[in-house]
Amino acid sequence: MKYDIFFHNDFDGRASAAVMLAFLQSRGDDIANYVPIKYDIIPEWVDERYFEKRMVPRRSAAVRGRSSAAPHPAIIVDFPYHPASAFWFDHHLKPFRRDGWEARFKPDREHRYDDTYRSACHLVYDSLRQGFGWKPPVHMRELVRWLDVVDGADYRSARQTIELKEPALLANAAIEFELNNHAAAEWTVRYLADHSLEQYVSSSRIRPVLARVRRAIASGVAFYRGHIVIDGRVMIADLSPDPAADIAHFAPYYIHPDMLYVVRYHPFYGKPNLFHINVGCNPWRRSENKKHIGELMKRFGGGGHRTVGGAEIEGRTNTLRAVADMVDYLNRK
Ligand SMILES: [Mn+2]
Repeated sequence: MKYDIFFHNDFDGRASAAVMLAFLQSRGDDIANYVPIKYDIIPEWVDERYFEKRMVPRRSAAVRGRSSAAPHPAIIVDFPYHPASAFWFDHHLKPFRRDGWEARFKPDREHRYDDTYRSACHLVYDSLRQGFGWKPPVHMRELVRWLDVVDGADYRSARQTIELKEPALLANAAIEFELNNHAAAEWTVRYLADHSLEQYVSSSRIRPVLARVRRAIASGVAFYRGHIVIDGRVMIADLSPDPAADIAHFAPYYIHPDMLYVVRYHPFYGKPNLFHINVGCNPWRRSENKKHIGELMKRFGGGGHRTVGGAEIEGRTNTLRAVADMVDYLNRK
């Protein structure tokens, strides 16, 4: 039996698909089509006939990865529910995107939802072992353990995200670096089904990618070192000269571990007068944060969660004024 697999386009989605593939291969089955997907397809996804329709050739075939072949039964991992699925495993909040779908969902060994799992990879692994008595290859235990760390962004320190020593962190950085390369996504799923993370990061496919990642992170750290302005417990970084520096996202906390917040801003690509402001709380000092950043950003037309938020502001002068207001609020006792 052959399946088409639809997986969230990140490390967890790919690792979940790899676990699924190892299971299928162990019973003589295989995957015909690999389809990495992002949340921007949700408006099409909520169509009951999504899987049939995407097989109809259209002018946008190349963009959406449609083919004219008949669809195989669909496997969905690390992505919202669809009733026409042979297998579905997810751990995200709000997995039912259409009225009535939640009522239709009946958990069984092929379909399981559990938001207490830190990674979908771990949920797939446990579900297939428990439901089918599957004996996973030994190397997958390490994959699952690390996805719980990576998908929950549960890093020990900012230093760990900059130095990138652990194979799982290197793998994640390489995947994020070429996220839109669909051939790389399929290759990763197939490779991780029967290789360790150690082998993955030392493979001839990934080594050159990692060399580019390291250069980009080093230049990002250097940029932050030269551009962070400190005000009280807040770091301010104008990323306008080099928005790509944000690949070293946790660099501000690596450079100044005592700081509690970072406010970054840069113009949108192609829209030089529209600015994005991002405010974050130091993940390794969360207990010291008494402010709700998402609520703060609402005042500026944005939103977010307790520890991170964003807003879009028109014009550089308005942006600088908003940044000053935010910094003032974050420094207030
Ligand atoms: Mn996930």
